Amino acid sequence: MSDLILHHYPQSPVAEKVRVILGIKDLRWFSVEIPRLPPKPLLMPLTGGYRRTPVLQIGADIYCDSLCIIQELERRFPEPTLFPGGANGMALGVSRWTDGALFNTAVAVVLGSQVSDLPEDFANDRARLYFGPEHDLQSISRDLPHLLAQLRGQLAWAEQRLATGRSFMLGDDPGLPDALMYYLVWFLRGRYAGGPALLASFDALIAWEERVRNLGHGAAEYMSAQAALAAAKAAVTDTAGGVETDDPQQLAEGMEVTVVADVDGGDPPVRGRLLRADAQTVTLLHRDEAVDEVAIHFPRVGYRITAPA
Ligand SMILES: N[C@@H](CCC(=O)N[C@@H](CS)C(=O)NCC(=O)O)C(=O)O
Repeated sequence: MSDLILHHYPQSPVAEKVRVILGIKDLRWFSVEIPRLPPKPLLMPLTGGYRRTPVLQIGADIYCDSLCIIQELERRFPEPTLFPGGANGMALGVSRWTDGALFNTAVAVVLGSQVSDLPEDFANDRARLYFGPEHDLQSISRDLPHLLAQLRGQLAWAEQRLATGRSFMLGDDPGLPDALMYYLVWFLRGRYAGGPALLASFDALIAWEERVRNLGHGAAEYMSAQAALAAAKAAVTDTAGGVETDDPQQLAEGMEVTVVADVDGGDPPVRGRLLRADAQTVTLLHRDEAVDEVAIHFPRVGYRITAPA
């Protein structure tokens, strides 16, 4: 099997979620550090324009979005499972809350609490990404007391879960819900000045936070972005083509399609030839002279597939 290559940067909370999963599964992986802001010229040939962080590369297979990355890691490395006790689909559903309402509130608090201190290009980029075209960081900043109330109420749910005495969210062993909650606690503690005070009243959460931190990130080794491009060029996808017969959009292998996140964050659509689609994943073939042909995978949930007329 080809090496795991994670394209990410240290400060990315969503990448931290994936790094924790690499730790839970105790995997070896290569680390390519990408820029925090576009342009990302050494990433674009792999992703066809997808600019978010993180991205997982396995040879010529490129997995965009942590939902897709998590499902692929579980498929390729089923032991130890991310679903101890059999919480499979449910824990993925929980990710729609943590990555949705909870993440959005955490980002609003982190950015809204430091509007005047953020570099302008970073603030503009992230505000457009997370709060849409009509974003207004100043009004988010004024709304901080309300946002903190929202955050505290939701963090208390995690505290309630852990206060029953279990080591991890699902019991004695760590699993997906731990990574889903940990990355937000990590983000709030590290990037929001009021984070430590906000978290201080949650005793069980703080003890659990240390247990998850101690799981580590697996074994990471440096790789240059150029080496990652070369690895993609030297490989061919190991993804079989095909579309499930009952596809609701009547997709067909070989169609030219675009795929884009189904929220208005200003993300550019990725264009390619459809290789495979099922209920969970859509895969496009994309050509770029830096890598020849790569297979780019996206989650089906949360992404819109369009066949240009
Ligand atoms: N739905 C995506 C969200 C990823 C995301 O928004 N990541 C942030 C970093 S934590 C990002 O891409 N920021 C802009 C960038 O890195 O260019 C996922 O789960 O992977």
